[in-house]
Amino acid sequence: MTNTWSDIKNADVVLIMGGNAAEAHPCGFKWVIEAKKLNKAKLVVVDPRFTRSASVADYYAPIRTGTDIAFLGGVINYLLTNDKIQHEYVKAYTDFTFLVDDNFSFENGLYSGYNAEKRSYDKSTWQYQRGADGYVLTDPTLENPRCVYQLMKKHYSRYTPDVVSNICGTPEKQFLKVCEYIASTSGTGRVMTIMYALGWTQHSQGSQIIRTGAMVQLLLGNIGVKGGGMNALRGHSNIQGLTDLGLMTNLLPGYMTLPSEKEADYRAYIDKRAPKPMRPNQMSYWQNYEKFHVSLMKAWYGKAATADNNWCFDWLPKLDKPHDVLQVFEDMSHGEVNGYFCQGFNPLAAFPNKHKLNTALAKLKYLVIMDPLATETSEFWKNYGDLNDVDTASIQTTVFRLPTTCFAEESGSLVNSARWLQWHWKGAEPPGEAKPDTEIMAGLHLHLRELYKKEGGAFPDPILNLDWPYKIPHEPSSEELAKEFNGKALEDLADPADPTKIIRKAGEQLDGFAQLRADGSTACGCWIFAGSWTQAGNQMARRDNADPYGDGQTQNWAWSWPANRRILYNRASADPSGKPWDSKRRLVWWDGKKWAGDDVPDFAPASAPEVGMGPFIMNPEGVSRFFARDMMVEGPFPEHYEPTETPIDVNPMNNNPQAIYNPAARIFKGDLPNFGTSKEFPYAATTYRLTEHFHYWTKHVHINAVLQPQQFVEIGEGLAHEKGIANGDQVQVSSKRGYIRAVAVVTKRIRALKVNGKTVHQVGIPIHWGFLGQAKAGYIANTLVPFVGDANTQTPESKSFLVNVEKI
Ligand SMILES: Nc1nc2c(c(=O)[nH]1)N[C@H]1C(S)=C(S)[C@@H](COP(=O)(O)OP(=O)(O)OC[C@H]3O[C@@H](n4cnc5c(=O)[nH]c(N)nc54)[C@H](O)[C@@H]3O)O[C@H]1N2
Ligand SMILES: Nc1nc2c(c(=O)[nH]1)N[C@H]1C(S)=C(S)[C@@H](COP(=O)(O)OP(=O)(O)OC[C@H]3O[C@@H](n4cnc5c(=O)[nH]c(N)nc54)[C@H](O)[C@@H]3O)O[C@H]1N2
Ligand SMILES: [Mo]
Repeated sequence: MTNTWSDIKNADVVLIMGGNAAEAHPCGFKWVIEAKKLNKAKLVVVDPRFTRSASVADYYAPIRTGTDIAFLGGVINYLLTNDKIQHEYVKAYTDFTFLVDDNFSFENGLYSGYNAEKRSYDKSTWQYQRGADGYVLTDPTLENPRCVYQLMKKHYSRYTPDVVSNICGTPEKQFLKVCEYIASTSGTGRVMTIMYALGWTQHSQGSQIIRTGAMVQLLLGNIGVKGGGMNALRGHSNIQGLTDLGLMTNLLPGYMTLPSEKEADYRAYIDKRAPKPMRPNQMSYWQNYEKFHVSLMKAWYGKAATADNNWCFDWLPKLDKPHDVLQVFEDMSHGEVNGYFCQGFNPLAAFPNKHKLNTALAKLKYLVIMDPLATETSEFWKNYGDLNDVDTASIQTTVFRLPTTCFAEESGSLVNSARWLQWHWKGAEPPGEAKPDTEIMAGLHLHLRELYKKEGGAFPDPILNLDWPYKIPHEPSSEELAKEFNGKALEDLADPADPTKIIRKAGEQLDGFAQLRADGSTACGCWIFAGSWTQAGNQMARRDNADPYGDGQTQNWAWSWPANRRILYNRASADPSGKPWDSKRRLVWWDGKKWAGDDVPDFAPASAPEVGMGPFIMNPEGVSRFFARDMMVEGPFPEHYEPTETPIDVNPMNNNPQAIYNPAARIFKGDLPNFGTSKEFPYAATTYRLTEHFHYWTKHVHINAVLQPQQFVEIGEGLAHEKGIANGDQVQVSSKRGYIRAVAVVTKRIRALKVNGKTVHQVGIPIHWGFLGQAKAGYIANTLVPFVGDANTQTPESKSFLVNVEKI
């Protein structure tokens, strides 16, 4: 989230699109109700299904799954053609005026530089124009046809209301009504928040959908302000913490990135990640990358990390390719993986194409499951059901189950969607042989280290030299780890402005990331967490809910990264001269000498407005980007592509067979035969959750199993009529990958849509069942889902694919 849960109460319009907060985030959803009570806020919901969020909305519009870029592209076109943008904001705080490379182009569904063979782009033309001084050229008059504003206007002029309606199936009138609600927040006196989750992320173009939403918010001046923002409703209670700590295969803690195979040179690695400002007087905060990086390596390797060995740079793995979950299972399916650790992850239930996963797991030599429960994955070899994915007798995989505790049986912090690190305390002793994950991992590490010591090995250095300062080596405590993430001084730290003044003594906890150094005198396990456990103690354990401004910021409740800032980019809540756009919504302001605020200013404290530093200090531009340059895999402006499996066979935005679906989507060649066509599988399916279950583990709990005992699917009345299916009938739902059986729920909440001259029926498939636990044993919804990922994030396309439905 750019903003926070409690800030949602400050909104005038709430757009829930690509999420269903009332059912999947019921506690957070209360802030939407607060906004309705306090500001008479309007709630608008756009979803293929009429959800419980929709049931309390002021306005609901249906949409065909996988078409949100067309919808939002239409909103951009509406805002630009009806002049519903916040002019001063976009001109000062975005790249509207920036000029783009003359060779950059877009034609018939493809951007310049496409290589059809590799299904990827040469992105060299996706750049701004630069002057002799190295700075980007701009045109403040916005008349130059190569400025971002003009290119963008041209690109989205194609998304007229009738084009949108034709693709999305949303009746034109309803689409325009949503546009009106959104446009009502273009002035400085009204604000909209966007709440989204998997309905946007789980598509082959998911990250571009989110970008399009962000572009809408920028045009309206709704980023960096109270009640605004792009608010990702995150999933598991600590999934935000997972990405913060770099548990993605290409990341290091604090959103630093691993070097690639081609990056053997330390200096080049750092320089590439510490870009110089692209405009005069900008900050480009990532220029501090080396301070964060060196401090991380000092936290990991202690005294072994020195300037002479480039802080152990050679010990970092160098990535040959992304090793996301799809890639790992792809490799496993080719017998190229020997062992696999599943820690708090049930891929057989959660990842696409169960048949592919099951046969891949059967090729492993060993599988380790760290989980409090038996999972579908830990019992994959039993070949439940009638699909004959594997032959149990021939499987050689050894499965080790290491029982872990769960969150209530240990102390520690969880990072919520709002970036708040909240400490929690152990509530119960773990049962049986269950051990905390940290203890199991520490045990594995110490054991491996002994083996390396005794037997040597190809590359023992990074294991043997890992700093392991914990009091009880096989039981690092949450407190010790949290302090390590915050960071400490390794030597006395002098004030850079006054070398006679010591600001932190050796061994003391740091106050924040501004104290980090690139000379090896500080250690910090995750720079964005610096400030969470200072000399003053554990800031995450704070529980003061005082709200002096009545705006829900509660600055002394827990601790928010970065720097306890509650609203990101909050400098944008004030105009270029430093005066709040709206005095009722003031967040930060220039007091004549420095930046002051109700929130922690997201800015250089002493940079006067006259200097002209932009509010987006993490970007070398200093402003926010409509034109993504070369950051995105499939192009600088989001473009509508069909889901990989499309019910209409064509992309109405072009007539290019290469650009029907995302030309750069994550697809493995071997899966091409596993895609179905609309002829065999005519219906657009989507999958989702129910309030009564949490994924695949609450079915082990009796009461949840009673509430939602078995797999059902939702279909509209039209489709039910066509197929002769009645409410409660047993049906078989099939895709090119397999089938599941389920109870049919015939509902008015899913309507047939008119799309490109065709009637498209949608099928809703909740995801929570499998073959273990107390609910009725049966099928796994992910049997049906194709093995396709988002081009940028590799998130599977589980929200949009093709199925058939037959009465059994
Ligand atoms: N009770 C409960 N709560 C949970 C979870 C749970 O399992 N149970 N899981 C948690 C986790 S890990 C996560 S990630 C979150 C997920 O939170 P959400 O994303 O809110 O939950 P979903 O039900 O997966 O999907 C949300 C909505 O997206 C809609 N949708 C599908 N396709 C599209 C599309 O193409 N466009 C649009 N606009 N909408 C679409 C679906 O109809 C559905 O209503 O929930 C969390 N909360
Ligand atoms: N078709 C379809 N597929 C989906 C989705 C969808 O919308 N549609 N949603 C996707 C999303 S967003 C998600 S997040 C995934 C969820 O997929 P998973 O994360 O695999 O599912 P969970 O059942 O939430 O959790 C996995 C395991 O974690 C264990 N666990 C709980 N606490 C602990 C602990 O402290 N330590 C350890 N080691 N284990 C613990 C639980 O017992 C459980 O077995 O599913 C994804 N799959
Ligand atoms: Mo999730």
